[in-house]
Amino acid sequence: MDKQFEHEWQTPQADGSTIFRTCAWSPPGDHPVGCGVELHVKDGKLIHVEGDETHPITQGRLCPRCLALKDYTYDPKRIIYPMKRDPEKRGQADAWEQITWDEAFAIIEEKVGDIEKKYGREAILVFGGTGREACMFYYPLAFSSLNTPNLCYAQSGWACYGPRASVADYILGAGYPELDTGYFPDRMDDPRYKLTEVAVCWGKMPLWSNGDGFFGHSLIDMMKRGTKIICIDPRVTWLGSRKGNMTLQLKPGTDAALAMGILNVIINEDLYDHDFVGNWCYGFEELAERVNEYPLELVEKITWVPAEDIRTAARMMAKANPMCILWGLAIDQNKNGVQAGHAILSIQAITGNIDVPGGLTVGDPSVRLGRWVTDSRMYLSDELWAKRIGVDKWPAFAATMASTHPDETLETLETGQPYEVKMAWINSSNFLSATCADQNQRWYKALLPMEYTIASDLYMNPTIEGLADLFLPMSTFAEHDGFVIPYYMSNNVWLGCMAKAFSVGDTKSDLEICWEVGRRVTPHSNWPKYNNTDEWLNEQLEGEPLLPFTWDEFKEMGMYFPPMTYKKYEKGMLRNDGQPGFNTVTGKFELYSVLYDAWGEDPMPYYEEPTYTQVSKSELAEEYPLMATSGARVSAFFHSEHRQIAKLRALNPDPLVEINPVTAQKYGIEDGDWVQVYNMFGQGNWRAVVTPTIDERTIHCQHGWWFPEDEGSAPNLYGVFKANFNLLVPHFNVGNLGFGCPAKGIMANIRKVESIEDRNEQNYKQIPPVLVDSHGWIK
Ligand SMILES: Nc1nc2c(c(=O)[nH]1)N[C@H]1C(S)=C(S)[C@@H](COP(=O)(O)OP(=O)(O)OC[C@H]3O[C@@H](n4cnc5c(=O)[nH]c(N)nc54)[C@H](O)[C@@H]3O)O[C@H]1N2
Ligand SMILES: Nc1nc2c(c(=O)[nH]1)N[C@H]1C(S)=C(S)[C@@H](COP(=O)(O)OP(=O)(O)OC[C@H]3O[C@@H](n4cnc5c(=O)[nH]c(N)nc54)[C@H](O)[C@@H]3O)O[C@H]1N2
Ligand code: SF4
Ligand SMILES: [Mo]
Repeated sequence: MDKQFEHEWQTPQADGSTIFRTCAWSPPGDHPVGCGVELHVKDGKLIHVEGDETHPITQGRLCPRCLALKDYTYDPKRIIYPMKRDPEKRGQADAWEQITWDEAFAIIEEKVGDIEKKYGREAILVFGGTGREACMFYYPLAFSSLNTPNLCYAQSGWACYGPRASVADYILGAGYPELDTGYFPDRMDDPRYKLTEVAVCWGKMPLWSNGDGFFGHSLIDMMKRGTKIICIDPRVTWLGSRKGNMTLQLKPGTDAALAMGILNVIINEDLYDHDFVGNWCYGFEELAERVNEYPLELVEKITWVPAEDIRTAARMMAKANPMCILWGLAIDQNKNGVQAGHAILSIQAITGNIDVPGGLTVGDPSVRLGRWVTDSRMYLSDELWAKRIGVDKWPAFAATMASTHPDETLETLETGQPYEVKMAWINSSNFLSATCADQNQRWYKALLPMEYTIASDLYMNPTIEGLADLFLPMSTFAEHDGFVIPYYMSNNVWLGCMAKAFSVGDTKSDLEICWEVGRRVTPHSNWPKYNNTDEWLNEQLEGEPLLPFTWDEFKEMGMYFPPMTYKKYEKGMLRNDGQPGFNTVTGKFELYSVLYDAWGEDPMPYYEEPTYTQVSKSELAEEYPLMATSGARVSAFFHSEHRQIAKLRALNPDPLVEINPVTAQKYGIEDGDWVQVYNMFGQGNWRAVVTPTIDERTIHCQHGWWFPEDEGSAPNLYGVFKANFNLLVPHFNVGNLGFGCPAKGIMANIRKVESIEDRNEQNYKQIPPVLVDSHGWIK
């Protein structure tokens, strides 16, 4: 196989060091972007990190987190040997003792055997966080290595990527679609590519997030070539404030209404693509009727976006050729998010911008490196699979997600129904901080009674300190072999190679742990058949006709763009039967969803006011007059990670809340003051950033905070409950199909306080626990 790029894997230097070329993924945390990195290694030690200028997408550009890899790797707080602690001493930071891997694996064998005998394997619950490399291995860890059906991504309503990927599956019949930035070796210079005229960042800010496999750098490259950008965001961001770009500054959580308003303009001004609609869409008449329920005056009232701006943006989007919407996390973090996603994809479809050059492209389904994730399920018996927690109540969720239902999982832990969970494995999630859980204190209490809890991570964190008994230390992406798989295999537009450059202490990768645990505790799984993990890596490439190389060849190649074909729906490349069309029930793009109908959901997109706003809870409007959103990504941190790395922390030393100057003045708050943000569910303190880039009625809080420098032992747990936005977010505020949570839009209030420690006793007493019923209201 010829290399597409000229960069040697290893380049020896005159001073005795070697430059290793690799593609970054995780750990430390990152979505599957695979930026090109050069690691300078001398005497087995990382001495310097540079961007790889020959990488066709990142071209030498790196964020501070990769540049700080040396600090991250060698920080004395990093844990590089296995440790155990007596379960009686959970929460005691000084009770850990170092052990060997042999001892650690022997403990795992003993505990799993014991749990199996007493309760069955379903009593083991594996936790996994966001789409790091670990997310390609926590399914096999649960299903084939531990042989339990229970894998939990704990964010309420699976409110990240799950909803978007599911909507795409239901109505487009394809994996998660994304903006085309030229998936060829010569990228945007390839004659088959066409530059996107208008790109819409809808609840997505890729410059900081590089979300889910999309490179923020590509947007900058496109802007330099002339692409205009519309941002749909309650905050004016760097992108939205550039000359020629535009921002629609909406009320948090009202995205579906805005999308319906835009559809209204496009349909009623006859700006849609008649050819695509006529040949490839199902349900246009019904949609045309539905959008009339959303006149722009009403949409303005709901969304706070002036009607004229909606009209201007809609016309720009419809007339641009090509146009593409980048749909982000804000779509998911909303119980109305499935409908927002449906409406957004419908805009993309009726303007004829699906799978065209520079539009919203879907990957070729035959390029499926990563099949091991779904294949791992075959080692579970049907009897065990049927015990997956909570999915029987949520058929739409069960159709696309292989995990437990997160909110049902918490209920199961608390009630012991339909059965008791006795053992947990915390992999790549620090859910006691404001990350993968809402109502974190409930999760904490619910998991304290576990008979045994294992964690695999690189650093101690509040969740592991509070809950775990065994710590398995992990290697960084620079210290192990693996593939970078964008969009978690649903849309493999390119592949990156992670090749080990050096090692530190005695650590292992997620793959190595899956392999060793599987061989020991689940002999009927695939794991015993491999003598080492290289054999496994090779097997993944064998039999993939569009990936004709071995693992060793891939290490030399570095990265690879599989063949890219546009308009696959015309060529019979999307459907299992090889016929033209989309892989949906009707064979068309479903503006009207036949599946929603079958599940008892409205088949057309619609707007529903979020449960906790001044409109839907008007009786509380005075008490909580502001809309709080949260979690917009920053370049210094990946969720709760990196707080202990001094160079990164210096970029953002404290948890921050953004407040408009008018609002700040009203509350007597100045830039840099400590501010308490509170609502009926909880409270926390953040430091004020007074900025006109946020609307007067909205505030924005950072997420993921804890303080590695604080006391680690319980109950403090590194101060994890001091500035924790998810204490303000209820449990089980999901939409009709089981998805979404209000982390990006919930009513709240603020007051100035003296320090991060200040609490309002009366308010604080409400937590824990505040119990919420399945409609999201306090019991
Ligand atoms: N550096 C860094 N990168 C990351 C992560 C990280 O923690 N740090 N996390 C990764 C993960 S797991 C994810 S899911 C992605 C997410 O990455 P993105 O999809 O880019 O999402 P966010 O950065 O959370 O938010 C994007 C924008 O949505 C806006 N927003 C807030 N509320 C609303 C709303 O109601 N409607 C609309 N339209 N916009 C709203 C915010 O102001 C923000 O500017 O990032 C990934 N990348
Ligand atoms: N308020 C609010 N809350 C949010 C969000 C928001 O926007 N607002 N965003 C939400 C979203 S979208 C997400 S996805 C979640 C993310 O939530 P989580 O995925 O739980 O994020 P982290 O807290 O960073 O936890 C990751 C842990 O895994 C470890 N780790 C990193 N890489 C690896 C690896 O490859 N293998 C293993 N074994 N461990 C690894 C890290 O050291 C860290 O301790 O947070 C959610 N929480
Ligand atoms: S997005 Fe930033 S931190 Fe992540 S791999 Fe690329 S350079 Fe590294
Ligand atoms: Mo996420």
